[in-house]
Amino acid sequence: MGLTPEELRQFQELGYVVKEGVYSDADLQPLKDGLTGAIQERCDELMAEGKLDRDFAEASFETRLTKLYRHNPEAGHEVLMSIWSGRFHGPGILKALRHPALIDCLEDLIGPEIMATSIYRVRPKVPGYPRGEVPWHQDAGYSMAHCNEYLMITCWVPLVDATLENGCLWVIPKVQDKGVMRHYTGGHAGFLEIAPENVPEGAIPVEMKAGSVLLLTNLTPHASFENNTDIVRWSIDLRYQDFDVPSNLDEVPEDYTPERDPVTMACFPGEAYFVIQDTNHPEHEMKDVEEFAALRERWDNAKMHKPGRGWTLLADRDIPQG
Ligand SMILES: O=C(O)CCC(=O)C(=O)O
Repeated sequence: MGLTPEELRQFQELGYVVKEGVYSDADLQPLKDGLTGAIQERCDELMAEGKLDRDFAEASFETRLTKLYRHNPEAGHEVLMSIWSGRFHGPGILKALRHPALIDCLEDLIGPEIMATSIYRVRPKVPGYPRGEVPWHQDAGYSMAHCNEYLMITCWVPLVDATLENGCLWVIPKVQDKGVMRHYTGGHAGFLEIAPENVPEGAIPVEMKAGSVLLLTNLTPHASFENNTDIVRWSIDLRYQDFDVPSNLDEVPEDYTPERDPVTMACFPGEAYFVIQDTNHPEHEMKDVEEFAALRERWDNAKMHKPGRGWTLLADRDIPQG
């Protein structure tokens, strides 16, 4: 597939581009099935513990979590947390991360040697669930400071059509060449946030069909707002880099101690990186779903040192007057 010259130009100039039709419905189905299985597993546990009396198994993929969350917000939160972020390592996610049509696009942006950054996220944006709304940030704000100059590509993939009503992503074009902006901790729902008074002008919503991909640089500010529908705005965001960008490949969490010099660390050290494509050593590519899950779990469960980047608290900033 790959990007056309016009799409490449748009990515360079605007800091983002939408590539349509990268995943077909059939491509996305194994992931949806895997997520449905994980939801059922957590519901079964909560029902056995007497914390939930209905699992809404009869509802569609698009509406089940809305119904569950409205029926029982505490149990709904528990179910959401079991798959949120990079906690889902089950069937379908590795296939989605290695999707050949996506890899073709990435090759055009970072070359043939491709590493998945440690950060991949599954986001069932349930109406009314506060963590579904993500304030303005650049993904580079989450990386360690010694990674400021490196390119990472975020691939944002809606599993249902993303619309203004259900909280599609918004981006700010043409500011990706201005470096990492100041971020603050403790923003909306605990996320990192660019202070409202510092958000550049020119934000635009990006409505997209399910299976299209929004490719972003790690310096492109983006955010998403309320879901005002009854369906879950399901999406995944996957991140990639070339082999020169610091990672924790071939390391173990125990290598991350308070004594270690932060500049020797992976850009986002807390979760496991893995190889997507290595043209010289294809045997290094992560293809085995069980090996993948074991690697991710090992890092997720490890007590390792995760140095912060030193951003200050949003509430403590000096707000300009007038
Ligand atoms: O999916 C969303 O609403 C937010 C995604 C996001 O902030 C990201 O991919 O970095």
